[in-house]
Amino acid sequence: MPVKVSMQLAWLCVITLSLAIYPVWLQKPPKRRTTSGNTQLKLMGCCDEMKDLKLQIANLSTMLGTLSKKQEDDWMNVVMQVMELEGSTKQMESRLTEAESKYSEINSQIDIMQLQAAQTVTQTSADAVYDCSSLYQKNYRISGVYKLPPDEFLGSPDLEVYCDMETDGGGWTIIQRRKVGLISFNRDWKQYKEGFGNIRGDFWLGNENIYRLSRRPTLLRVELEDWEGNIRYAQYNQFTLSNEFNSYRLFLGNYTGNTGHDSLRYHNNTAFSTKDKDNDKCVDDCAALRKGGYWYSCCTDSNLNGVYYRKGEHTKNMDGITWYGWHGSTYSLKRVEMKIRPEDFKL
Ligand SMILES: *[C@@H]1O[C@H](CO)[C@@H](O)[C@H](O)[C@H]1NC(C)=O
Ligand SMILES: *[C@@H]1O[C@H](CO)[C@@H](O)[C@H](O)[C@H]1NC(C)=O
Ligand SMILES: *[C@@H]1O[C@H](CO)[C@@H](O)[C@H](O)[C@H]1NC(C)=O
Ligand SMILES: [Ca+2]
Repeated sequence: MPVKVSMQLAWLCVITLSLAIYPVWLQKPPKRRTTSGNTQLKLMGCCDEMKDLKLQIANLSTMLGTLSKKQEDDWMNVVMQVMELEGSTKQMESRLTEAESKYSEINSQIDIMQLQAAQTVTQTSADAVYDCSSLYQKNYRISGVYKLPPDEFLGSPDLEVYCDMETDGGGWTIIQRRKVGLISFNRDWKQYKEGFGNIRGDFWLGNENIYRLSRRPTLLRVELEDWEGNIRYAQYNQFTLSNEFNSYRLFLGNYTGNTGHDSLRYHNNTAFSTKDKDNDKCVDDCAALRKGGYWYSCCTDSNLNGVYYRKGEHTKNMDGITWYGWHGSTYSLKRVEMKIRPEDFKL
């Protein structure tokens, strides 16, 4: 230990000093010392050796002082580093726990995929698969990720979708989800056109895909969850998206649901806008103000592709994931899912 070394150094000094002084003591017996202090002072003053020693002692003690000061500083540094390490270890642990739960979630998803793959092999029906509702009719009853075959009519490639086979009879193709909150929805026209995100997490299926999937008379179901765990839904018939030439304009039929007032109707018959394409009905640039891609009017009665704010931050801004009819213009929701199903879907 450094402290021990300093002590040893100190003792070494004392011993060296005593040895150095010893001959002087011999020259001057205690008898004389008591009789004349003056003589002693004089002797000491004139002794060069003594001067040197004194200087050296002074030097040594200052060196010792700086040394122990330095040690103290080093020790404090070590303590601080240990404390920092402990802090980041805790952070790492919570991150690991988070990752672990994600991993197990993914694992169960993989099980479902494997099951579905096995089902595909045994399936021999000649009926075309358009969406999750056709998969449901072919007896796929597990919610999860499926692959839709290419659409030869539109010339579009195969498409990975997430099917909700449980809600209100199942057969829903999910076109939007917000629940993780890690990826940004403040994207450009091309990204909203093609889709982005993770099909098991947060994603936008893509305007082109939604357009393709809603050519038949279609239901739209919007599910909302707040930070207290309450769940509401809004459902519309005759949901349609126009093509890109018409800016993926939104059309909605009648509303049913329990979301307070219907906060999507305001966006009916409105073109899609993104940060790089202002198609809104406003002098302002709504996509820039609300930080998403949406059917912005002037600007919002809902903003389901807004910024994901977490609990504690979720009531402070106008650009969050809002549904004015339920929690107002500055309450950002915890979870949203938008899903579609043909109107003629038979339960
Ligand atoms: C103390 O020791 C250092 C290093 O040996 C030396 O540079 C310095 O001059 C010394 N000071 C005195 C007062 O002896
Ligand atoms: C909406 O509801 C009204 C009144 O019930 C009905 O007349 C109309 O046909 C409905 N529209 C759609 C698109 O279902
Ligand atoms: C939406 O807009 C279309 C076109 O203007 C209209 O026919 C339809 O009734 C509107 N839907 C609702 C729910 O207002
Ligand atoms: Ca504008």
